[in-house]
Amino acid sequence: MQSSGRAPQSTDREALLYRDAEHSHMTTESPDLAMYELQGCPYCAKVRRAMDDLDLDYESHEVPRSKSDRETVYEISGQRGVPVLVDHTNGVDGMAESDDIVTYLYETYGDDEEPPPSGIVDRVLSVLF
Ligand SMILES: N[C@@H](CCC(=O)N[C@@H](CS)C(=O)NCC(=O)O)C(=O)O
Repeated sequence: MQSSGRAPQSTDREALLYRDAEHSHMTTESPDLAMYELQGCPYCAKVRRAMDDLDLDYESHEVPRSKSDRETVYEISGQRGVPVLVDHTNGVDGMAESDDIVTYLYETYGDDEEPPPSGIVDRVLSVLF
């Protein structure tokens, strides 16, 4: 591109922002995330912690306590356990398994941040040291 010697106009700046976002796999807007979860569920708490660490907002869907009543969870993820993540921004329809979800969130939105250790011993060590 040839420089015209003028200050960038807002459309130029937007184009640059979009170009940079494409290159770094970042979006210029907040991602559209939803989580199916249950109060008191430690696996859900782990994903909530990752969301908080990464400053991500999400729509929370509290699921019924009884597994057999979790029809929506089954429809989107093929199983009835929670947490389940939906990322409308990236076409993720129903990701299960808290470790997979945490890894996905850090890889997609972490900006080179490392996910916290998932094993109990590593977690205790990371709090102590
Ligand atoms: N390995 C799974 C375990 C998830 C899990 O056991 N969630 C409980 C609630 S705390 C549940 O929904 N259990 C029902 C089931 O697994 O079908 C994960 O890490 O996401």
